Amino acid sequence: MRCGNPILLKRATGWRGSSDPKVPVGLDAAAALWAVLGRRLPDDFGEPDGGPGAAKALIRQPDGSLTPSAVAARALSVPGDADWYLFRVDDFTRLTVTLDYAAGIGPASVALVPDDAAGRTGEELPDSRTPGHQQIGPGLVAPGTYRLRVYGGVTIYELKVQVPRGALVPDMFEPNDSPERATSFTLAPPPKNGVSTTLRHAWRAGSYELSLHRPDDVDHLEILDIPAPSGLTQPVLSVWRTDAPVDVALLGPDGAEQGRWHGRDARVVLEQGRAMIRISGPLTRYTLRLGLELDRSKLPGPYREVDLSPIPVGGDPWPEEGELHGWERYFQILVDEEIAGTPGLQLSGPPGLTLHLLDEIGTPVTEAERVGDGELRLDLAGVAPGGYVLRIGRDVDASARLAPGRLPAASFRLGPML
Ligand SMILES: [Ca+2]
Ligand SMILES: [Ca+2]
Repeated sequence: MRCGNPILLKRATGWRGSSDPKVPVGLDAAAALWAVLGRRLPDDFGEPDGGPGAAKALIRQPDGSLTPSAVAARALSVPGDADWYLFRVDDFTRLTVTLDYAAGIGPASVALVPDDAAGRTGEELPDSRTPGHQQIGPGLVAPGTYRLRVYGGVTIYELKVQVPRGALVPDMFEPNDSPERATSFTLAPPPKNGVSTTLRHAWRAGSYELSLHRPDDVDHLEILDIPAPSGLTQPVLSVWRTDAPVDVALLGPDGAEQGRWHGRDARVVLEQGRAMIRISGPLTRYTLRLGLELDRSKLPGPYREVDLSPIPVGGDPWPEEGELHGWERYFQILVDEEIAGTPGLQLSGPPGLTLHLLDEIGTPVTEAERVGDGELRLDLAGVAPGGYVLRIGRDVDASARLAPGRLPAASFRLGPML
């Protein structure tokens, strides 16, 4: 179609939904433009094609924001087109990425791809969308190089990145920079009557979001009342979800190092009694997880290789939603007096789900009962305290088991019953 014939163009692309008989065919500007362009946008908006390696550096504007250029929109000019951009931040930064696109022409999305794939940035930034608009952030990101991938349609768009500096703040346990000021934790079972006999305040097992907020920040943690390993469980301290590799040291009573781990994912099996831990390194956020975990080496053969998710301990939040992609999913679960005192565990989902508690040799100890449509209840009242494997399965025809990938995922909810 040529743009030199407006009557033909309007007839071909016009809008026929008007209730006014005098306007049988209205002008649909987006459709008309689209037809004129031959259902392909011109490349001359500037095309940073060629994948992440050919990403085009964003340009800093007078207001401090970063954009592809000072003027004009960009285009995803053919289906499957993707534009890559890159930018670098030298300090912790409160990042916001906004994408505005012509929804009347086509859709678009933007994805943030950190060069440091092992870091924690990315997955935890808020991502909100309305037609014609997407925003990632605002959220804190670590120093480093980031790429942006704009993709998803044939359309025109504007991309803007804001990078004001964002500081790490002292964590909830500061100051704890010396063994004398160490943050205390206890792994003793919770007191039965709710009254602690310990004079000193001690935090309980769970996950804590912490940081090394200054280059000279050192975090000392004292863990008391560490139980001996029993059954399938052992006491473990983990440091993970870091922005940068950290040093985790186990200190003896005289302050000497008895062990040291360096990296982004340290896991220290604690010995019975008391332990002093020192965490140091460059500026970073990190997650501390402390509690009893399943000792995989003690699991029966078939369960050593399965993807075993940790069940929350202590103050950890319970997962609200999960997805069951395969035929079986396993969770480690510690049955303690707190859990055994509840009416049980509840599982919601489509019919056909099964829920079993397995002991250390993989034998089902108890099976959930169906209490309603898509509702299962696992009674834990008579179960001896200890570590178990929770198996969530799908009860279907054997023939259908041959093609699990073709079936939709089931969603389920797992949490203590109220
Ligand atoms: Ca700290
Ligand atoms: Ca500290």
